[in-house]
Amino acid sequence: MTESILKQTYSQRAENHRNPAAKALLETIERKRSNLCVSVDVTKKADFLRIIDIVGPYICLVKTHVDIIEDFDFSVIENLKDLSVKHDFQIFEDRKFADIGNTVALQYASGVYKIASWSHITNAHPVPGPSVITGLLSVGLPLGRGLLLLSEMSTKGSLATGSYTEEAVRMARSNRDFVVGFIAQRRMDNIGVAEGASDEDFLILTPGVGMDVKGDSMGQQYRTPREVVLESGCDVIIVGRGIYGKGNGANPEAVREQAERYRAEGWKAYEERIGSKQ
Ligand code: S5P
Repeated sequence: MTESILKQTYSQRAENHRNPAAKALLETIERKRSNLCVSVDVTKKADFLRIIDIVGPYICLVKTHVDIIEDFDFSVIENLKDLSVKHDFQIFEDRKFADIGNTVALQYASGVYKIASWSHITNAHPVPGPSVITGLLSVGLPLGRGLLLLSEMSTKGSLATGSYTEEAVRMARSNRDFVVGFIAQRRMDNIGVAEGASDEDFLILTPGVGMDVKGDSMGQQYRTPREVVLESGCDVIIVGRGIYGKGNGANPEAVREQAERYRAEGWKAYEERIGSKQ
């Protein structure tokens, strides 16, 4: 199963996906020849929108942490949606839900951010068990949204390993209409494969990607796009500070250059993986 997915193109996989958010993401990846998701972790709305406008042409997906924007108001979301149309990318709010079903449903639909109303994809920690999915899908499924489970993390000493990771895969398999994949460091298809449906295709979105440094001072660990896409079979690289860090943020040309550099590396690794130069 893993082997066949590893060799399929993004557009072949889009045809087989029934969740609208997963399908749209795969189609966007193919159309833009980009498996790059930029994680825009900045605290001012002007910087947030400016960086997205620069990297927009090079990405399939923007990953947000809207709760870190100090001067947030709903115009941020309106502007983000306009940019997603202008540059043709999908939106992923990295909310990492992790509470009882009733609470996550309220956090997803309501409050200041109304995440479900604008974010095509969001994610959850499997720690509460299947009820976290039940709560989120009650809001997201009717809207055509998709959910990723964090089955592994990129940080040193992560507890998301072994049987925790295996249980996350089981939870996803029981909710394939809504759970479209994982935040993980490798493919999950081989885990508990005997129970898996042969037609399953979970997307693997992978943070902890950087080409110039191996980590930060707070436990983050980086691998290259080649290691992530070619060697570990992941589908989307998530890059944050590698693109706008190191003072690059203030220099639009440097941000553009890094975005194109990561896009090109991620795509080259994918082409090598499927064994074709398209
Ligand atoms: O395991 C994880 C999961 C996530 S979603 N490790 C991560 O780093 N992330 C997120 O990816 C993290 O919250 C941050 O927004 C981004 C990585 O940022 P970078 O600047 O280290 O590339």
